[in-house]
Amino acid sequence: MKRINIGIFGRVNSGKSTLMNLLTQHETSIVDNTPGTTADVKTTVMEIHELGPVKIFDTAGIDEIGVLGEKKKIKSFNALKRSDIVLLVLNSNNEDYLNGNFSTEAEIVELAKKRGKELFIIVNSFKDSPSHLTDLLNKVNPNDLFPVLELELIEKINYKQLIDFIKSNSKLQQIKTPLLPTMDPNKIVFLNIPIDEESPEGRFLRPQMMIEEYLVRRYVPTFAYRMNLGKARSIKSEEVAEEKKRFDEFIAHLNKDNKLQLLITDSQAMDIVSKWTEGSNFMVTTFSIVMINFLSRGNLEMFVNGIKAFQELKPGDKVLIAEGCNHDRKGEDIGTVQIPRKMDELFGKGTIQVDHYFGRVFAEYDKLKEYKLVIHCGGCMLDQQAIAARIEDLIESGVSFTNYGVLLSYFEGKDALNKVIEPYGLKI
Ligand SMILES: Nc1nc2c(ncn2[C@@H]2O[C@H](COP(=O)(O)OP(=O)(O)O)[C@@H](O)[C@H]2O)c(=O)[nH]1
Ligand code: SF4
Ligand SMILES: [Mg+2]
Repeated sequence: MKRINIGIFGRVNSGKSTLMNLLTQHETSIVDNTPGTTADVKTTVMEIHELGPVKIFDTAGIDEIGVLGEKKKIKSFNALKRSDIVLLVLNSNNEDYLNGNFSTEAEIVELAKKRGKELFIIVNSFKDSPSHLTDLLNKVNPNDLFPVLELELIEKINYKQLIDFIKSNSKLQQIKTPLLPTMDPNKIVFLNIPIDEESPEGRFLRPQMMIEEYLVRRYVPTFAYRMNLGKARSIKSEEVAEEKKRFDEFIAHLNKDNKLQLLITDSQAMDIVSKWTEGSNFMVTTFSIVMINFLSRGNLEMFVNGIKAFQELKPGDKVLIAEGCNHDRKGEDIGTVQIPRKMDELFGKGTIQVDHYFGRVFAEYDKLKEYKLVIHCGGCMLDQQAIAARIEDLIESGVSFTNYGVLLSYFEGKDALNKVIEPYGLKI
C-alpha cells in the first residue's frame, strides 16, 4: 500500500531496461538492442534498502511507430500516471538529438509536469559523454528544472550512485493519510460484517482486515459482528424482529456508559443499519467510505460532490460504472445488478444509459468526456497511485464522479449519507 512507484521512460534503446536491471540488481527485464524488446509495461515490486518498498515500471519506448507503437505508448503513459517518480532516460549517443528532435522527451516531460510527478533525468552515457551533451540537456531541461545524473547504466557498480541520486533528490515524504479519524482507545468500534455469498471463506476482505488491524494496533477495541441480512430484510416480521433484537441488545450492551464511538458497516447493509441506528449517539460509517477516503488520500469530498451530478441526471445522459478489477460476479453484484436496477427505479427504465468498464486503468480515456457521471467501485484492489491516476483522468476529462460507498448510502436517503460522512466532517 505504501510503496513508492518509480517509472522508467524514454526512447527505444535508451537503456530503460538496463536501468531497471541496475535498480533491481538482476536481469529483471530483457535487454537487447533490437528495438521494441520491452513490449509491455514490466512491473517489479521490491524493497530497496535505502528507499523502502518500491514498485518499478519498465516501459516500452514511446517513440515506436505504427499501430502497435501507439498501443505501447498508451500503456507507458498509463504507467507514468501511476508513478510517483519519473526517470527519463536519455541515450546520449542518439543521433536524433543532433537533428534537434526532442519530441519524445518533451512529451514525457509535459505529462510528468502536468501530473505533478517528480522527474529526474538519467543520461545513459554509453562510456563517453559526447560533446553535445550540454546542448542536449539545455533542450530537454531548460533552466535546470530537473535533477540530472549521468552514468553508464550497464555498469552494475553504478548502483549506489543511482540510489543516492534518487534518494537525495526525492522530496517525496510518504504522505500518510490516516485510515480513520482519530479514535478513543477507551471506546469501542463496532464492525458490521454481514458476509455475503461472494465473501471468500477463511479470511476477511481487505478493507475489513485493514481496519481491524489499524484499530487494534492503536489500542482501540473492536467488536466484529455478523448481521444476518436475510433475516433483517425478511418479509416475515418475526424474523426481522428477532434479528433486530439481537442487534439492539449488543448495541445496548456495548454502548453502556456511551462506550460505543463508531459503527462501521458493509455499505450493502446500509438500508438496515441506517434505520436501526436512527437517533444513535455514536457515529456510523461504511467500510467503503473509509477505504475510498484512504485510497484517494483524504479526498472523500470529491466523491461526495459527485452526488450533485447524480441528482441532476436527465434522460439520455450517460453514466459509466467503472470497476478496478475483473472480479468474479455472482448474484446481487453491486455494479452490474444493484446500481443499474436502482437507477431504473429512480429515473425510469432505460432513461439513463449505463455503461460498464472493468480494468485497472481507463483504457479508453478519450471516451470519458461522454459521460455525465462516473460511478467508481470501492477500489479495494487498487493502490493509492492507481486511484490518484484515475481521479486525475476524471478531473482532466471534466467528468463528475462518485463511488459505490457514497452512492449506496445516498440511496438510503440524504440523512443516511450525511451520517456516514459526518466522521470526516462532511455534509451534503
Ligand atoms: N555499452 C553500453 N551499452 C548499453 C548501455 N545501456 C544500454 N546498453 C545497450 O543498449 C541496448 C538497449 O538497451 P535497453 O536497456 O534494452 O534499452 P531500452 O529499449 O531503453 O529498454 C542494449 O543492447 C544494451 O546492452 C550502457 O550503459 N553501455
Ligand atoms: S477493485 Fe473494485 S471491482 Fe475490484 S473487488 Fe475491489 S471494489 Fe470490487
Ligand atoms: Mg526495454
